[in-house]
Amino acid sequence: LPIHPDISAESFQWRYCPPSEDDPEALKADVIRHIVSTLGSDYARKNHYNYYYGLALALRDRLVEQWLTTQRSYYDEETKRVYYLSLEYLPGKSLVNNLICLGLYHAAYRAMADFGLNLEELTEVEWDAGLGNGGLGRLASCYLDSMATLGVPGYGYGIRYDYGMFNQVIENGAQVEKADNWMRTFNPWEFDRGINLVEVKFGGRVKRWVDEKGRMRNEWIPENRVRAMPCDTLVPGYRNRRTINMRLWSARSDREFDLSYFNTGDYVGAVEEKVRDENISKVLYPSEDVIQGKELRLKQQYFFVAASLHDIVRRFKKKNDDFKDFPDKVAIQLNDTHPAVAIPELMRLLVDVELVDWDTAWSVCEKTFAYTNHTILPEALETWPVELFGQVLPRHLEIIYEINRRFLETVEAKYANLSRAELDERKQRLSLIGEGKQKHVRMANLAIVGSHSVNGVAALHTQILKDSVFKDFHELYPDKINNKTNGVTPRRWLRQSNPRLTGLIGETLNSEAFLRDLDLIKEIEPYADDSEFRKRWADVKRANKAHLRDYLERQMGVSINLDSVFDVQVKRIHEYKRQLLNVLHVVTLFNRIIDNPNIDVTPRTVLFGGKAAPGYFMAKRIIRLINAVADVVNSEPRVAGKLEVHFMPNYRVSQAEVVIPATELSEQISMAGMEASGTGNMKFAINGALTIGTLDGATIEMAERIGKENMFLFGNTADEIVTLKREGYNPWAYYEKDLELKRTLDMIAGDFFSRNDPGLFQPLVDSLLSGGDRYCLLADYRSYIETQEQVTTLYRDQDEWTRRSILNTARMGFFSSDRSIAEYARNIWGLQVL
Ligand code: HBZ
Ligand code: IMP
Repeated sequence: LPIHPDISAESFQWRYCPPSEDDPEALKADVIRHIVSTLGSDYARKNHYNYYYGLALALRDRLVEQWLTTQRSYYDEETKRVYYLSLEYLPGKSLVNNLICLGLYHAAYRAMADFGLNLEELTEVEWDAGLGNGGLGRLASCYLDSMATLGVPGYGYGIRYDYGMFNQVIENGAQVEKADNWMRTFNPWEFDRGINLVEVKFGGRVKRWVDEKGRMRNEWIPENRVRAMPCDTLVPGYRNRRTINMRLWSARSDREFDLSYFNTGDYVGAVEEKVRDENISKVLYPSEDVIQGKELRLKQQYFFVAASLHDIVRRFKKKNDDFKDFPDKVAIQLNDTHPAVAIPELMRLLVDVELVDWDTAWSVCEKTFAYTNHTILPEALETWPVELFGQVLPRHLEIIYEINRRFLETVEAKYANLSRAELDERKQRLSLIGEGKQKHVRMANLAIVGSHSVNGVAALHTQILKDSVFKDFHELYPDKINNKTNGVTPRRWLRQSNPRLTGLIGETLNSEAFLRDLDLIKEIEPYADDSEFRKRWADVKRANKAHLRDYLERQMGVSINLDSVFDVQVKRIHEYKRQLLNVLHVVTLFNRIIDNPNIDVTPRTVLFGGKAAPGYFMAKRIIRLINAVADVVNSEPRVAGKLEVHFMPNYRVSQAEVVIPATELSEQISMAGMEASGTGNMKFAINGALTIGTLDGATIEMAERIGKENMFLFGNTADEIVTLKREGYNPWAYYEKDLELKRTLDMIAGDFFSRNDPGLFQPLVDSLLSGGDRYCLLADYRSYIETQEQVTTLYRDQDEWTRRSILNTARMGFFSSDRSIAEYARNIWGLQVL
């Protein structure tokens, strides 16, 4: 039976856990041993710090043992390996996840209880590992979890930033960024491998000569060398004794060995340069778009790519000597274009170092690489000025030019029937080098040409790639672009974040198999008609709401109304995601309540959370508006008990784990066609929130499975937006004819929320009116407001709301990252196992 006999009916509501495989006594002994021998501390001091570290280290012992047996089996079977190259990962906290995956949650809970400690409180010692911006980084972590669980021989490669995503504090209503010094305390999950350093080169020139066999040789003579130290974090599968590795590289200077400095007596100069080298892995760039022309960013990309490829080739060579076999043993997935320099780097290794001929090397590259695109925002497509690129990576620039020369030859041949002018235009569009004021390398074009697979992350997004963003490439390579709809891991986003709901489902199905095969969750669907089950489902939601209320009380000193709808929008702050549209609804509701004090509204708590890129003016101003509206609304006695608004500071993985299970209404309101997929949308629905959303990204596929009647869909579709814009979209027309909308915008522009700071929100209103409203908020406003009225109406029928909530969860099986990874494995990586 999945429920351990000594978990009482009451406590399973609090944390479900299948029986453990290990006994608490063995764990306790290991914890004590680590507190003494590794930490050099006294176990008699029962502080959370000692016991968190002791427990974490005891788990790491078990993880490393599993990792060794897993890796040995991969070597012995000579399996094909999958390398996931990503500049970002967002694992969040690891303690509970690792306990769950090892089947040790229950044992650890009891072990800690024996020490007089509460496991839940120990988790507060751990810092989030926040080495990513948002969706793309968290997706990478979900995918590692799924690879480990499905037994895919995966390896994650990235950068171990000293400073991850900044911590957000709100001061006077505005975002202030604080350094995320997550390495300040010792990281118990990591193995630093200071003896396996890999050399990475930068700058310099290319030396050419003819060797004794008459071959033309190209040798990169770098100006500078930096070393990359591997830091390994083990990623366990769910209760399958398999563990894979996330290998993050940390930059270490080479200059201790650079005697020339010391000979000239420039000691301080030598140290300064050393510090400059180590800056490569110092900090994560905190922007989801436009990070262009920053030399350090290009160096970060090459640094981790070069170190990773070195490692990959080394591992390949242990059992192989013919590089023609490389694609049978190695698949490399590029998480967006950030690691696309891997393509010229592998060419360099093969052609310059291993002396493989160009055509063979190129064919190896194409078969090895696959590229995932995450955005259609034109300004977010990466480019690098040719001049900068050539200074940092002179040989790679030459290789890119040669790839391009050969590629454009094939384009010529393919379109021989076109007129010269048409052909030249097409070549200009396809070229890896963009012309214009300044020549630049187009990383997406490079990634497409060098890969056998290019995938979008939801059906609509992939269609847009084919029809517009990469239209020319799709014509050229009709089989290359394919879809892999994103997914999320049910271990973290159900089992770990929502133990109550997991417990209810597990008990009802008398199995925990849905955590490995989320399709099985559909078996709870019949219980939607069982009133007893509905009551328990509603009790779980209410308990989760109380948990969030307590959390927010601790974090920000507010006490939110448990009897209100919890209406939540948490994600990066970006104009296309339209947090501002949500604010327009809040202000509209506010006005309606003030106008009609007897109005019979359903009480609402509107919660926002998310970080703005530090240099993104509009996004930061939106945060100020949310806080300003919150101040007015929350201090207005006439709306008390009916409407409240809060901005939750510092949204991150561990906060999402508290917020999502407590949410009743999930806001997914991006302009249709803009959100590549979304993954938050999935996490909410799995946890029983109903969605108010546009037909965008994966929300469309959710609606196909959940049923439109069980969601609140509104607004223009992606096609309608295209038509609207083609026909000349005029936001003023909406403003003039919709009085409620006009009043709302006039209040914001008229300083109703900025009494002490006149004009503060004028730029926001300008962006919607004189600025042309790029994301069509005004076009969707009325439809959004009306749909919110339907939400209010349905919420009055709690039983029906709960029924739909159950149907949402039951029909979300498709959105497990296990399904996504199985599709990648079969269709892109060519793995037979699945
Ligand atoms: O990737 C997101 C998409 O916006 C979202 O729709 C999708 O669900 C998710 C996973 O596929 N994109 C990002 O998160 N992008 C970044 O974080 C990013 C980071 C650095 C950059 C560019 C983009 O230079
Ligand atoms: P790496 O993948 O080469 O970094 O090695 C990771 C781990 O896999 C090593 O620590 C070994 O435990 C195991 N391993 C490495 N090479 C072999 C091999 O040739 N046969 C079996 N196991 C190996």
